[in-house]
Amino acid sequence: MAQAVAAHPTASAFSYFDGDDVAKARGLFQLLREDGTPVDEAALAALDRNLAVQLFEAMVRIRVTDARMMALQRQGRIGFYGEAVGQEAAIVGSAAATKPEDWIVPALREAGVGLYRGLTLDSYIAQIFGNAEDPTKGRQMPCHPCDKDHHYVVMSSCVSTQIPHAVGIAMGIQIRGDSAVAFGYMGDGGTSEGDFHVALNFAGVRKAPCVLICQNNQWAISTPGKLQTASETIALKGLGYGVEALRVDGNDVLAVYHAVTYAADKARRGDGPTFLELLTYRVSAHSSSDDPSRYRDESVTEEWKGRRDPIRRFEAYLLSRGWIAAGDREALSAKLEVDVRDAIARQEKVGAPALGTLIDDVYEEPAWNLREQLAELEALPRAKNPHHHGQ
Ligand SMILES: Cc1ncc(C[n+]2csc(CCOP(=O)(O)OP(=O)(O)O)c2C)c(N)n1
Ligand SMILES: [Mg+2]
Repeated sequence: MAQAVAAHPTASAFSYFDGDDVAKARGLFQLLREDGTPVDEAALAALDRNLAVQLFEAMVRIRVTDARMMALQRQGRIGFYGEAVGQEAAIVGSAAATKPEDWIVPALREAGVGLYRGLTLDSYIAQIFGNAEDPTKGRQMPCHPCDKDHHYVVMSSCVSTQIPHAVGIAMGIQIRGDSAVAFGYMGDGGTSEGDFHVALNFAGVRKAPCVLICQNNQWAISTPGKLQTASETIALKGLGYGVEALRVDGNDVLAVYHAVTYAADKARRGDGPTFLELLTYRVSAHSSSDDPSRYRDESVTEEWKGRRDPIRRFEAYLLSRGWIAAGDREALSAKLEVDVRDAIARQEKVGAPALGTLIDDVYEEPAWNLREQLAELEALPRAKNPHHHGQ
């Protein structure tokens, strides 16, 4: 399992966490500038090299996997896909702050958290095909992966419902007296739903051991941030519920890792929840069914895709420390692409789940009417492409 070892930077940049509550929710915690230079070099002196390289690899893995899966969607080999391009630092930095016993309740774009925790590429891709090796038997839409062994809960598709799920799990952990932490993710759009407020309220009142993470990618399909909320920042919303709130540069993987680690440690000590706003940008379309050029200025996207790219920023930092060399990123991408292509080749050969699985898991013994319906279905001709979901 790709679990990170804790790094121990202790210097001044981290006094940010002792600061004023409003300042933390209004500011932007950053450890690396956009060009990859450290804001405070001493603060990163003790950064663990293995962890740093592991974070980099995990970010590149997401980028490569997304590109291959989108190509597959365009070729008609899978029905649907949602990328996380530009959000890799927020995903990987937060994943690295989790421990194996923790629970992850993702929203739309956190499959990379699952992969970081040990979800295999084969299982991820099986779940996108919805084939016989898919643990959910083809019943989920693509991009709703789960991984029971690594406590990665399948995404509930209704925006914001994930947040009360995470807080509820945290309250369960409290009752059992475990040391685990529940991580609940949401998008900026998710913070406008009623469930967000209910969940934050419970988290605050019960001091639930959870870390609630908003990936503010500034878009909710075609709704821009400025129409999403009149709040000055999303993080500020946490304060109304008595929940400590941190606003973090979500394209700075080290800032995300340290902020989420701070929050996770606090929850593990029994000192309650933290709400984090990770400021990033949805460089990709909302999903394979969306064309953002119809509703936004793509010259802004180009800025986030180029100068503000999180992988590029971290690559510059790693190069400056001599922890990677020029050309390493390209070699790594090529290697990871082989892994993805191999997993696709294996999983594409696996057929659809047996029709009989349609009536599994309802009753201990399938009822007569279900058996009758299955028999009718089995008598019908099968579709040519059993992988096609048609969304
Ligand atoms: C309750 C609900 N309303 C609407 C939708 C349709 N929908 C799916 S994703 C989405 C936007 C989500 O935006 P955000 O929370 O910012 O996450 P992002 O897609 O940016 O990661 C919407 C409106 C839904 N799934 N559930
Ligand atoms: Mg969003």
